Amino acid sequence: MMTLYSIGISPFGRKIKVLLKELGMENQVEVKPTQTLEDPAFLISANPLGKIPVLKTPDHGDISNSPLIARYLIERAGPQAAVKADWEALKLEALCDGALEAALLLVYRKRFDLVGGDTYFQRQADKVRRTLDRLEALASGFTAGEGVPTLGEIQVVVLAEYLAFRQPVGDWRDGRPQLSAFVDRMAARPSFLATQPAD
Ligand SMILES: N[C@@H](CCC(=O)N[C@@H](CS)C(=O)NCC(=O)O)C(=O)O
Repeated sequence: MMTLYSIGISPFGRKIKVLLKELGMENQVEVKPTQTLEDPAFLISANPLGKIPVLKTPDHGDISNSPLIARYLIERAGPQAAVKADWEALKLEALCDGALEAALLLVYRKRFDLVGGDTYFQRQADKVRRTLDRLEALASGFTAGEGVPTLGEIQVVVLAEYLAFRQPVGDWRDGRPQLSAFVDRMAARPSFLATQPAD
Protein backbone atom coordinates (compact mmCIF):
# COMPACT_ATOMS: atom_id res chain seq x y z
CA MET A 1 0.00 0.00 0.00
CA MET A 2 1.35 3.42 -0.95
CA THR A 3 0.59 6.64 0.96
CA LEU A 4 -0.43 9.98 -0.52
CA TYR A 5 -0.01 13.11 1.59
CA SER A 6 -2.76 15.48 0.58
CA ILE A 7 -5.83 17.35 1.83
CA GLY A 8 -9.36 17.86 0.53
CA ILE A 9 -8.90 21.30 -0.96
CA SER A 10 -5.51 20.81 -2.67
CA PRO A 11 -5.97 21.00 -6.46
CA PHE A 12 -2.63 19.31 -7.09
CA GLY A 13 -3.59 16.53 -4.72
CA ARG A 14 -6.97 16.26 -6.44
CA LYS A 15 -5.23 15.65 -9.77
CA ILE A 16 -3.65 12.54 -8.23
CA LYS A 17 -6.85 11.35 -6.57
CA VAL A 18 -8.84 11.65 -9.81
CA LEU A 19 -6.03 9.95 -11.71
CA LEU A 20 -5.96 7.03 -9.25
CA LYS A 21 -9.69 6.50 -9.73
CA GLU A 22 -9.51 6.72 -13.51
CA LEU A 23 -6.60 4.25 -13.52
CA GLY A 24 -8.46 1.90 -11.19
CA MET A 25 -5.57 2.10 -8.69
CA GLU A 26 -7.44 3.66 -5.81
CA ASN A 27 -7.06 0.61 -3.61
CA GLN A 28 -3.25 0.77 -3.89
CA VAL A 29 -2.99 4.15 -2.13
CA GLU A 30 -4.18 5.45 1.22
CA VAL A 31 -4.48 9.19 1.76
CA LYS A 32 -2.90 10.76 4.82
CA PRO A 33 -4.58 14.15 5.43
CA THR A 34 -1.79 16.73 5.59
CA GLN A 35 -2.07 20.34 6.77
CA THR A 36 0.84 22.10 5.09
CA LEU A 37 0.56 25.26 7.19
CA GLU A 38 1.42 23.23 10.30
CA ASP A 39 4.65 21.97 8.66
CA PRO A 40 4.22 18.45 10.09
CA ALA A 41 7.53 16.64 10.59
CA PHE A 42 6.49 13.69 8.39
CA LEU A 43 5.84 16.08 5.48
CA ILE A 44 9.05 18.10 5.89
CA SER A 45 11.04 14.89 6.09
CA ALA A 46 9.41 13.62 2.87
CA ASN A 47 9.55 16.99 1.08
CA PRO A 48 11.65 19.89 2.46
CA LEU A 49 9.53 22.25 0.34
CA GLY A 50 6.65 21.46 2.72
CA LYS A 51 4.26 21.03 -0.20
CA ILE A 52 1.65 18.44 -1.03
CA PRO A 53 1.02 16.11 -2.74
CA VAL A 54 3.72 13.59 -1.87
CA LEU A 55 3.48 9.91 -2.74
CA LYS A 56 5.46 7.37 -0.72
CA THR A 57 6.41 4.61 -3.13
CA PRO A 58 7.99 1.18 -2.60
CA ASP A 59 10.63 1.62 -5.32
CA HIS A 60 11.41 5.35 -5.66
CA GLY A 61 10.98 6.66 -2.12
CA ASP A 62 9.03 9.89 -1.60
CA ILE A 63 7.93 11.51 -4.84
CA SER A 64 6.72 15.09 -4.65
CA ASN A 65 5.38 17.39 -7.39
CA SER A 66 2.13 16.23 -8.93
CA PRO A 67 3.35 15.87 -12.57
CA LEU A 68 6.03 13.45 -11.36
CA ILE A 69 3.58 11.53 -9.20
CA ALA A 70 1.21 11.31 -12.17
CA ARG A 71 4.01 10.04 -14.38
CA TYR A 72 4.94 7.42 -11.79
CA LEU A 73 1.36 6.15 -11.47
CA ILE A 74 0.74 6.03 -15.22
CA GLU A 75 4.01 4.15 -15.70
CA ARG A 76 2.99 1.73 -12.94
CA ALA A 77 -0.42 1.23 -14.57
CA GLY A 78 1.40 -0.12 -17.63
CA PRO A 79 1.03 0.33 -21.39
CA GLN A 80 -2.75 -0.12 -21.26
CA ALA A 81 -3.20 2.76 -18.77
CA ALA A 82 -6.65 4.28 -19.25
CA VAL A 83 -5.40 7.86 -18.85
CA LYS A 84 -3.35 9.25 -21.73
CA ALA A 85 -0.31 11.40 -20.98
CA ASP A 86 1.03 12.17 -24.47
CA TRP A 87 2.66 15.51 -25.29
CA GLU A 88 -0.66 17.31 -25.85
CA ALA A 89 -1.91 16.05 -22.49
CA LEU A 90 1.33 17.06 -20.72
CA LYS A 91 1.25 20.55 -22.25
CA LEU A 92 -2.34 21.00 -21.12
CA GLU A 93 -1.50 19.72 -17.64
CA ALA A 94 1.43 22.17 -17.38
CA LEU A 95 -0.74 25.10 -18.50
CA CYS A 96 -3.45 24.32 -15.94
CA ASP A 97 -0.87 23.75 -13.21
CA GLY A 98 0.62 27.17 -13.98
CA ALA A 99 -2.77 28.84 -13.69
CA LEU A 100 -3.34 27.02 -10.41
CA GLU A 101 0.01 28.23 -9.04
CA ALA A 102 -1.07 31.81 -9.89
CA ALA A 103 -4.52 31.26 -8.37
CA LEU A 104 -2.94 29.88 -5.18
CA LEU A 105 -0.86 33.05 -4.83
CA LEU A 106 -4.08 35.08 -4.97
CA VAL A 107 -5.70 32.81 -2.36
CA TYR A 108 -2.62 33.02 -0.08
CA ARG A 109 -2.61 36.80 -0.47
CA LYS A 110 -6.01 36.91 1.21
CA ARG A 111 -5.29 34.22 3.75
CA PHE A 112 -2.05 35.84 4.96
CA ASP A 113 -3.42 39.41 4.69
CA LEU A 114 -0.56 40.43 2.41
CA VAL A 115 -0.44 44.17 1.86
CA GLY A 116 0.84 45.82 -1.34
CA GLY A 117 2.15 44.18 -4.44
CA ASP A 118 -1.01 45.06 -6.40
CA THR A 119 0.77 44.98 -9.74
CA TYR A 120 2.26 41.58 -8.97
CA PHE A 121 -1.09 40.09 -7.97
CA GLN A 122 -2.84 41.69 -10.95
CA ARG A 123 -0.32 39.87 -13.11
CA GLN A 124 -1.26 36.58 -11.43
CA ALA A 125 -4.98 37.20 -12.09
CA ASP A 126 -4.15 38.01 -15.73
CA LYS A 127 -2.32 34.68 -16.06
CA VAL A 128 -5.38 32.80 -14.80
CA ARG A 129 -7.78 34.69 -17.11
CA ARG A 130 -5.57 34.25 -20.16
CA THR A 131 -5.30 30.54 -19.42
CA LEU A 132 -9.08 30.26 -19.20
CA ASP A 133 -9.39 32.05 -22.55
CA ARG A 134 -6.90 29.63 -24.07
CA LEU A 135 -8.80 26.67 -22.64
CA GLU A 136 -12.03 28.04 -24.15
CA ALA A 137 -10.30 28.10 -27.54
CA LEU A 138 -8.98 24.55 -27.05
CA ALA A 139 -12.11 23.01 -25.54
CA SER A 140 -13.74 21.87 -28.77
CA GLY A 141 -10.62 19.76 -29.44
CA PHE A 142 -10.56 18.04 -26.08
CA THR A 143 -10.58 14.32 -26.72
CA ALA A 144 -12.47 13.01 -23.71
CA GLY A 145 -15.99 13.25 -25.13
CA GLU A 146 -17.93 10.98 -22.84
CA GLY A 147 -14.86 8.85 -22.15
CA VAL A 148 -11.80 8.94 -19.91
CA PRO A 149 -10.10 12.35 -19.73
CA THR A 150 -6.41 12.69 -20.52
CA LEU A 151 -4.07 13.84 -17.74
CA GLY A 152 -4.34 17.41 -19.07
CA GLU A 153 -8.11 17.25 -19.30
CA ILE A 154 -8.26 16.09 -15.67
CA GLN A 155 -6.38 19.23 -14.69
CA VAL A 156 -8.71 21.48 -16.75
CA VAL A 157 -11.60 20.32 -14.57
CA VAL A 158 -9.57 20.55 -11.37
CA LEU A 159 -8.59 24.14 -12.24
CA ALA A 160 -12.16 25.21 -13.07
CA GLU A 161 -13.63 23.69 -9.93
CA TYR A 162 -10.89 25.17 -7.74
CA LEU A 163 -11.61 28.62 -9.19
CA ALA A 164 -15.34 28.10 -8.55
CA PHE A 165 -14.64 27.06 -4.96
CA ARG A 166 -12.14 29.79 -3.98
CA GLN A 167 -13.25 32.55 -6.40
CA PRO A 168 -9.86 34.27 -6.79
CA VAL A 169 -10.78 35.77 -10.20
CA GLY A 170 -14.58 35.93 -10.34
CA ASP A 171 -16.71 33.64 -12.48
CA TRP A 172 -14.48 31.42 -14.66
CA ARG A 173 -17.50 30.50 -16.82
CA ASP A 174 -18.15 34.05 -17.95
CA GLY A 175 -17.91 34.15 -21.78
CA ARG A 176 -16.54 30.60 -21.94
CA PRO A 177 -19.42 28.34 -23.06
CA GLN A 178 -17.32 25.56 -24.62
CA LEU A 179 -15.15 25.23 -21.55
CA SER A 180 -18.22 25.29 -19.30
CA ALA A 181 -19.88 22.50 -21.29
CA PHE A 182 -16.72 20.38 -21.18
CA VAL A 183 -16.25 20.84 -17.44
CA ASP A 184 -19.91 20.08 -16.72
CA ARG A 185 -19.71 16.87 -18.73
CA MET A 186 -16.50 15.70 -17.04
CA ALA A 187 -17.45 16.82 -13.54
CA ALA A 188 -20.28 14.28 -13.54
CA ARG A 189 -17.78 11.40 -13.67
CA PRO A 190 -17.47 9.41 -10.42
CA SER A 191 -13.76 10.29 -10.16
CA PHE A 192 -14.57 14.02 -9.94
CA LEU A 193 -17.75 13.64 -7.89
CA ALA A 194 -15.82 11.70 -5.25
CA THR A 195 -13.05 14.30 -4.96
CA GLN A 196 -14.94 17.62 -4.77
CA PRO A 197 -12.90 20.44 -3.20
CA ALA A 198 -13.75 20.91 0.47
CA ASP A 199 -12.19 22.77 3.41
N1 LIG B 1 4.09 22.08 -8.36
C1 LIG B 1 3.56 21.45 -7.18
C2 LIG B 1 2.68 22.46 -6.42
C3 LIG B 1 2.22 21.93 -5.08
C4 LIG B 1 1.58 23.00 -4.23
O1 LIG B 1 1.79 24.20 -4.40
N2 LIG B 1 0.80 22.54 -3.25
C5 LIG B 1 0.18 23.46 -2.33
C6 LIG B 1 -1.20 22.93 -1.89
S1 LIG B 1 -2.29 22.80 -3.25
C7 LIG B 1 1.01 23.52 -1.05
O2 LIG B 1 1.50 22.50 -0.61
N3 LIG B 1 1.14 24.72 -0.47
C8 LIG B 1 1.80 24.88 0.77
C9 LIG B 1 2.98 25.79 0.67
O3 LIG B 1 3.25 26.34 -0.43
O4 LIG B 1 3.66 25.97 1.69
C10 LIG B 1 2.78 20.20 -7.55
O5 LIG B 1 2.32 20.12 -8.72
O6 LIG B 1 2.66 19.28 -6.73
